[in-house]
Amino acid sequence: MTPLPLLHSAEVSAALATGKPVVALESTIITHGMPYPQNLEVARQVEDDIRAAGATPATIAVIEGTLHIGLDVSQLETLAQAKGVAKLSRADLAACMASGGTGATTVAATMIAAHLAGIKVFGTGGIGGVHRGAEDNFDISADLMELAQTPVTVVAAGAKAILDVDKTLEVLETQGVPVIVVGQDSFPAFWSASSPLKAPLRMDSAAEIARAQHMRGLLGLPGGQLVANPIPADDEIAAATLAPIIAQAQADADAHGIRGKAVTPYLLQRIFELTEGRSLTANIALVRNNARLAAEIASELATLSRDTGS
Ligand code: PSU
Ligand code: MN
Repeated sequence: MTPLPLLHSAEVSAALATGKPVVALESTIITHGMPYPQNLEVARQVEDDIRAAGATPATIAVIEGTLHIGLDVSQLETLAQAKGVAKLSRADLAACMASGGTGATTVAATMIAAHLAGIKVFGTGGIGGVHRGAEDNFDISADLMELAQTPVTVVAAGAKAILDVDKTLEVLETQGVPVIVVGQDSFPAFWSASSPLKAPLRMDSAAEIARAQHMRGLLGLPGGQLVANPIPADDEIAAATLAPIIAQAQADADAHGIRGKAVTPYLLQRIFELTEGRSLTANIALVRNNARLAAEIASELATLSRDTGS
């Protein structure tokens, strides 16, 4: 049998071998979530944030059929500038690798890769969810079902207001995914720190979040946790400012017949244009904030694993 084409970077493989904390990072945010050259700057900055917080970053992508756990600077650079890179979710990962293709991993595919590589924590911006109009278009991200089955804690800034956040939380509850808000009682709305929705669970420290994930493992429960970390107050955009912009972006998507995998990247790009770049500044701030928290959780989990031998 051919072995799985999976390659760790030297930095990641050294950290894993010695039980040091590692944080997974997705690559779709680089190829489909932000424009060049900010995408490259952010990708590198976020890796440095994780190192400064005492953990090792592992950016994940498929390059010419190999699943890379940790990319070097030139690989990051190539991905950040590449045009037409595939967006890989659970459904696409094997086909891309089998054909020797190159693709960026979404939250779902990054979770699969992280778990294969023995990484328990993953930091990103926002997860995919239930889209508006899902009752007609059935557009529900595979990210939600991945959280239900793959044991990785995902740190995001809540769900984007381009989604139907209410329905997203309902699906997560149905799927048995713990949704943990950090330090406040309302669910954060990505570019805005709070929303009218209540936090399903609230925790105030990385240690508490790590203990909850560890306990899920002891209970034999499959799946991970969604940690919703509010954007720092100084960087947020008020929900009221964004509401008409999101409505406009959605109307444009509908008018242009944007469907399926193209919906999330289209909406992000359109909101970037309509806010004259402010959405990107906020997006960068929250991704960095999430990376730092993910590093803390990974450190707490590494300590727990060492202490309990599991
Ligand atoms: N949120 C962002 N930027 C992104 C995404 C989400 O702020 O780039 C990406 C993530 O990779 C997520 C994916 O997993 O969009 C969800 O896509 P879909 O809705 O097609 O499942
Ligand atoms: Mn979708």
